[in-house]
Amino acid sequence: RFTPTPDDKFTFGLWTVGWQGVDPFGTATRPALDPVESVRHLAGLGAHGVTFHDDDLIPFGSTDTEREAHVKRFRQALDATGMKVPMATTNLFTHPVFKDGAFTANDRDVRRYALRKTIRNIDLAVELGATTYVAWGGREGAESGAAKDVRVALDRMKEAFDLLGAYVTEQGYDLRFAIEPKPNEPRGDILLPTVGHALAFIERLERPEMVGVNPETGHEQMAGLNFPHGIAQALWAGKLFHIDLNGQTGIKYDQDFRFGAGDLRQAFWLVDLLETAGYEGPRHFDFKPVRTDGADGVWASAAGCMRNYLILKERAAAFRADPEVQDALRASRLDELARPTAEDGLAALLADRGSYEDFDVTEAAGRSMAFETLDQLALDHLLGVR
Ligand code: 3MF
Ligand code: MG
Ligand code: MG
Ligand code: MG
Repeated sequence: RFTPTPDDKFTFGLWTVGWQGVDPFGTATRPALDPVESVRHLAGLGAHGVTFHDDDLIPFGSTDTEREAHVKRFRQALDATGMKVPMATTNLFTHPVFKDGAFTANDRDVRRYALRKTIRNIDLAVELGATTYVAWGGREGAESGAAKDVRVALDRMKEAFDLLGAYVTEQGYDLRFAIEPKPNEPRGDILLPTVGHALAFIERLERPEMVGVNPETGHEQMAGLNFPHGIAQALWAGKLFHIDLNGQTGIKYDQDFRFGAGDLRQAFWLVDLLETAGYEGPRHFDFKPVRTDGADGVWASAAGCMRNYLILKERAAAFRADPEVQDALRASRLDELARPTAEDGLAALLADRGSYEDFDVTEAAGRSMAFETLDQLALDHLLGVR
């Protein structure tokens, strides 16, 4: 029970279990982890696959020969374990050359280099079978007003995605992009700070159908937003191409706790949503095992991410299947929300005296929505007492 299998489509970034604990105030607390070891260990825990930044797999500055050797070992580990690589991404934030951003750096040379670095890793991503390419604009942003002309920077951001889309189309690759929004950290303010900003941006691209979002639990919650609501809107727009699951407790630094170890109520509604809305992509964890722990904590937290997802999946299914919940949903008129407001048409609405002239607003205002009973049932299911 609650034991993951590859069919659950759980995936992990190499940088998650591989995080050595370096934070702004302290150096590494754990030794470097060989990507091959991560693949083997995660496969043993029941994961479906891994994802990577170019530099997670091939250390920055490697020669072509070294690069080939790293890729070869990685590929052998994938073949031996059956692990997949559904997504890859580019590190456009660690090297100091990216201190003012990548696709929107003021320095044009840096922007051209960033595009070439991305394209090089897109080739590798496709070779390894990835169908999603994530773009987190880590350092696309500013700390002060005049430092970045945001409208012009958005022109450059659009130019980058248009060029990347052209490249993928010309190569005939089966690859879609997923933009990962984040409000701040490491920049004071980051461009495309939320799911909503990203969705609006995508519609202005040359190939909007090739670009969706990769929302991260903690990133939306850092902005005080309701993560399941953002995911619901991304699903509604047909743009949930990928997802970064983790834990966050409110408006703080990017905590990256293991999935479930954050806002548990939002985690419950998120799993309920993903499992009922037909999301078929990977359940990807982007978390950091706390730096107080050794290897034991690394693998315990990776297992915990998957276990918590499966527990919440069971709890959410039990909630939906409970006849009392179904009554409560009707009492709260969710079935009515699903009905169009004027399927009889505008003329009929205007002619319907019952909708306005004869409508008893006092009576309607007095109807209870019965949300408290409904929510307590959810909490009982979440807490496992029903
Ligand atoms: C930072 C992140 C990133 C992105 C990654 C793209 C290092 O807060 O969330 O992780 O997820 O770069 O997948
Ligand atoms: Mg993050
Ligand atoms: Mg995070
Ligand atoms: Mg992320």
